[in-house]
Amino acid sequence: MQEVRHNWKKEEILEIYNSPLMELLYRAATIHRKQHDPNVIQVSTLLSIKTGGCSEDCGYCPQAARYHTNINKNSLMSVAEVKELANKAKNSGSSRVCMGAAWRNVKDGSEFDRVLEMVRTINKLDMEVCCTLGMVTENQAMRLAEAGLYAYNHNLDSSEEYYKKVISTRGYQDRIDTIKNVRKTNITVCSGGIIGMGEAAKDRAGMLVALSTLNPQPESTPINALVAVEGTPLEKEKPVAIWDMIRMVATTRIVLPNTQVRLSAGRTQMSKEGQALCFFAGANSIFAGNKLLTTPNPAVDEDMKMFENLGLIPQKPFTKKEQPQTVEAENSRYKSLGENPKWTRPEYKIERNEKSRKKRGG
Ligand code: SAM
Ligand code: DTB
Ligand code: SF4
Repeated sequence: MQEVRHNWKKEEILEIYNSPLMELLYRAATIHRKQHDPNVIQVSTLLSIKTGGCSEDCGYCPQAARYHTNINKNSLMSVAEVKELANKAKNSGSSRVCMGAAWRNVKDGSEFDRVLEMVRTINKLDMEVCCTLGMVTENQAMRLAEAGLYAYNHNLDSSEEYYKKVISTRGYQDRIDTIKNVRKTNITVCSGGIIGMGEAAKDRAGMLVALSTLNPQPESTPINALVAVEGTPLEKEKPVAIWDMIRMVATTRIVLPNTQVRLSAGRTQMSKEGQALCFFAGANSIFAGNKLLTTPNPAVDEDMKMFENLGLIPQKPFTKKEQPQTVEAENSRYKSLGENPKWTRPEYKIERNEKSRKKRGG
């Protein structure tokens, strides 16, 4: 078994990240092959169940209400709509549905009850269910687990230092606390971040230190390349170089040897050859479907053709962990507590976020 370390130092990770590319690829691919089947890729489909109108100021996000982006806002979908879309995803080869909501945090009440019903419904389709709903309390995590949730996605997004330059409406510790709440259940943790937001390599290494320190480490880590959306504070960021993406994936594979490394947002800007190198470097999961949450993604057919070319096979659901049991609402052991948790609202302001908010009279 590959040793899993929780005491990585930023300098050590930076040295790996900056090592000669062929050495880096060889090292990462060697670890990858020991721990995973290099020809198997886990495929998830994203469903934006509640789009836009979010109270947060995440500088990368087109769904923040305060920026002037061109997205189609939507209130929470119905369970029937979600069931239909999940069935479609299953038929196109996806083993997991990841439902995203543009919320700061989950609030107890009828909307959360509806999300729990969506989780039960997808679990009964024999698919892995993932949610990304913002911050959650321990009780909310328990209720999600009981409904049959397989994974919860909650990204650290960058180093603690750079996070403060991108988001002012919550602190890094809030994110870590949510991950800890999820860890108290049998739900697996999916946590990663974004590169290409103007951060330095040391911030990328800093994020990997934070992820590797989590014990156990996340079962899945998305590496997103920023999709620079017009109207957001990061709209002018240049697309991240494919070499940076390959280095980041390879370094993630070395630092998080057992984790599913997800080649996430930004694939429309990457060549198939570039993506192939990411898979060689240890990426073993993607988001499939013509759309991510609000931005484009390669067409499913195109991805399946790429898989065929590379000899890659989509992973079957519940290969890594058995299917969670669904407990029906009426049999639940956990009641809605109507909590009002004290997630932090730091005092600082981020100038470029303020500028984007004020543009066009916002
Ligand atoms: N509101 C919840 C939250 O923030 O945790 C869940 C949805 S949020 C859209 C999920 C993740 O999407 C973010 O943490 C971020 O990593 C990623 N994301 C959002 N906008 C992005 C963009 N423009 N480019 C790349 N990744 C992005
Ligand atoms: C993650 O790390 N990436 C996905 C998923 N988790 C929820 C989201 C990417 C969003 C890209 C921007 C958009 O489409 O709105
Ligand atoms: Fe809201 Fe999540 Fe977007 Fe931040 S990343 S603005 S919390 S939807």
